Amino acid sequence: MTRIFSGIKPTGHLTLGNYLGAVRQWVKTDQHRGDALFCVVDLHALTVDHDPARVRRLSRQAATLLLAAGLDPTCCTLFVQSHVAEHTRLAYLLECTATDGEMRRMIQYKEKAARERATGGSVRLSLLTYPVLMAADILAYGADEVPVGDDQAQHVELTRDLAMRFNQRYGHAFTVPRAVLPDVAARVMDLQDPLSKMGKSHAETSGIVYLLDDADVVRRKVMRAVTDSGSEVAYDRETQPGVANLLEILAACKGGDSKPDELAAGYDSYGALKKDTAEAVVEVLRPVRERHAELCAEPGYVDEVLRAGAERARGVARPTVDGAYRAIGLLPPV
Ligand code: AQP
Repeated sequence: MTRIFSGIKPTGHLTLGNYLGAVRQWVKTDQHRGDALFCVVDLHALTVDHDPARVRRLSRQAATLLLAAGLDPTCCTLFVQSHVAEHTRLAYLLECTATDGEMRRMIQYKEKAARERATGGSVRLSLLTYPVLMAADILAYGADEVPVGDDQAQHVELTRDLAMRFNQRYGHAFTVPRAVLPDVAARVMDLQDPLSKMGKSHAETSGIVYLLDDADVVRRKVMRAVTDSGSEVAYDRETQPGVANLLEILAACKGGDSKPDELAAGYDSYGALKKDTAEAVVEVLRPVRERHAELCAEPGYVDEVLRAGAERARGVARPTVDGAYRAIGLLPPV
């Protein structure tokens, strides 16, 4: 059976980008077609300046939203990364496999380190090494597939390199995974800055649709989306990035076989495109918001899902991580 692993970090409120780029395919297909494990990767939220109480709150909120979006604990395993020690156990071995140069080439490291420095902050060492922890997240479970948005593809490539290098040096220990990207909306862009990814930790929020935004806020954000200087509605990411972003969001929300270029033909004004996109987003998010409110009223249920999830995850990860400890030359405890 195909093993599937993916995660989401509690660095902010979940966005439409997280939903269309990752969570929706976890819910609609991944949890039904393999042994799927999904994780709130809270340790990754500590790689940038953070408020402890907020990380704790956002971790719970992320888990609740994943359930609200439709993850079903009878079909998949949902847990919190820090509840399973195998992730950090394995990360050290992979730090001993990766190189300093490889880490410094990671685009997210370069971008986030620049952002931290620009605001006078210091860059945490864990920001540099976080892709190794992400590799450990994936390899510990012997995942075959990692469904992610486009921004994480480079980290999955690194994970593949580390798995192959480790296996070659020390004998087979890891499955070599592959990234699986959605057909549309693999990189939802910020509505106010369509050249930047919609990211949940970004400070400027007017171009970011959060899953918990109420309907009027969603409408306002989409209607105010930056479009392009022409007036023709065409799907061209290079010359019309704002319009292309709206068309991708609309296609992803409509689902089925909707394609952004085909949808473009049905519009002769930006206003009509924005209106339909806003309504499509509102309809996609409505059941998630409603279910989230219900789940907030039963915190004991979410706790139990996470407890059982961590227990199962530990059982899956431990033999692989123990095997890697032996393979690399560490003396097993007696
Ligand atoms: N804009 C996006 N479009 C498509 N997919 C996206 N993902 C994230 N943003 C988009 C995918 O969602 C999953 C979880 O993402 P994450 O928690 O690792 O990243 P984030 O939401 O981008 O969080 P941050 O803290 O705001 O990160 P930065 O600063 O890097 O933008 C992943 O599968 C991701 O691909």
